[in-house]
This record gives sequence, C-alpha cells and structure tokens, in this order.
Amino acid sequence: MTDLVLSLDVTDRTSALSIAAACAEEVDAIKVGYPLVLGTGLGIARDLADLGLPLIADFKVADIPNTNMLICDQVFEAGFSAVIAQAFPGPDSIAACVESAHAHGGECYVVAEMSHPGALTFFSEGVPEAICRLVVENGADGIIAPATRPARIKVLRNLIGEKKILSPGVGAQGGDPAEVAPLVDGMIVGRAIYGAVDPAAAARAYAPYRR
Ligand code: O7E
Repeated sequence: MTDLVLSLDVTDRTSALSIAAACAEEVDAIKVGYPLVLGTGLGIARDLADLGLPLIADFKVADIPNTNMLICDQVFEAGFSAVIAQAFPGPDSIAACVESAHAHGGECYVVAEMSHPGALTFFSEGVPEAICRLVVENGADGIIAPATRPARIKVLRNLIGEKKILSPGVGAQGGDPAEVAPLVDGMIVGRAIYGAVDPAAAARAYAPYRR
C-alpha cells in the first residue's frame, strides 16, 4: 500500500552500513539526517547509495534562497535523490530547493506538519494548509505529514492531490501502520527498525503494508 522509508538515525558508520545492508530488501528508501551525517561525514551518502535505494536527505533546509540552493546542490552532488525543506522561510526559499532538486533529477519534499506533540504550537490554524497550497504552486514533489495524526493527513491529502506524502511517526511515536499506510506514499520508520535487535526482521514486519 505504501513505501517503507528507513530513517537511519544512528551516528556511526559501521552500524549505519550494517543496518542498511541488512534491511535493503525490506525497505524502499533510506532517509539520512543530521545524526548520521554529523557522526560520519557526508561521504556516507555515497556508501549508502551503493545499495541502489533512493536516498532522502533530511536536512529540513530553511534559509534564504541562495543558501538553500547552495545546500541542495551539495546534497545532490553527494549522491542523494531527494531533499526535505522547511516551508516557513517562504515561497522563494522553497523554490530554490525545488529548482536545485529538479536540476539534478531529484525530488523536494516540504514539511507541512510535524508529528511530535509540540508541533501543534506553530503548525496550527491553517498553517499546514497554507504550506500545501505553496507546495502545489511551486512544484515541489510532496509533503511531510504526521503519522501520529491520520485525520490531518486526510485533510492535507485533499489539498495536494497527486503529490506525494511521506509520513514519519509510525512505531516509536505511536503511529499505527495499518491506519497510515493507505493514506500515504511512504511511511518513515526509524527507531522501531534500527533500534531492534534484528532490524531486518523488524523492517519485514511492515511488509503487509508495503505496495
Ligand atoms: O520516531 P522514529 O525513530 O521512527 O523516527 C522518525 C524520523 O522522522 C526521525 O528522523 C525524525 O527526525 C523524523 N521526523 C519526525 O519524526 N517527525 C516529523 O514531523 C518530521 C520528521 C522528518 O523526518 O521530517 C522530514 C521527513
């Protein structure tokens, strides 16, 4: 029903490569963020890209357009196939990420609403809805929406049409894969897989929800 995206939030190279290799058959993409890149260096992207899976750079890029462009160019030159940006710097900043992504044959996802409890402080009162409209206007490939609030995913889906939804919060944050999988294009799962004694078996447990 959906892709399974492994959020590889470990901080050492040996663990990252062994977990990724063990789970390669069980997942559809790998998301890499600050924990792993700060722990190992950007070169980890090339090592992971060798597995042949799409590689999503979760740097939640959030700067002026020129800086966003410089960051995204580095991301794609490092071997990533997609980048995640924040929307709050505005349409021109998102557009810079989209332009860099598409110039490199990659994708750009924009955070519309986050999954943790505190997210409701600022991602409220129509803000995620406004972000979705921006995403449609500026040609981004999709949004990030919270697996912890499936009702909100349905609302945001109605605003973005065919664009993709990647959804973190399944597993450790309490999101239910059976409820979320039919609503999204990719479920992002971190600790419930990489923190398991047998990460491959933990990833395989999501097989009933994969397309
Ligand atoms: O809770 P886990 O361990 O399954 O990990 C979830 C991952 O998704 C982790 O990397 C976290 O930083 C990220 N995430 C959220 O948990 N909630 C959000 O709202 C957004 C993200 C995220 O990745 O944003 C970009 C996809």
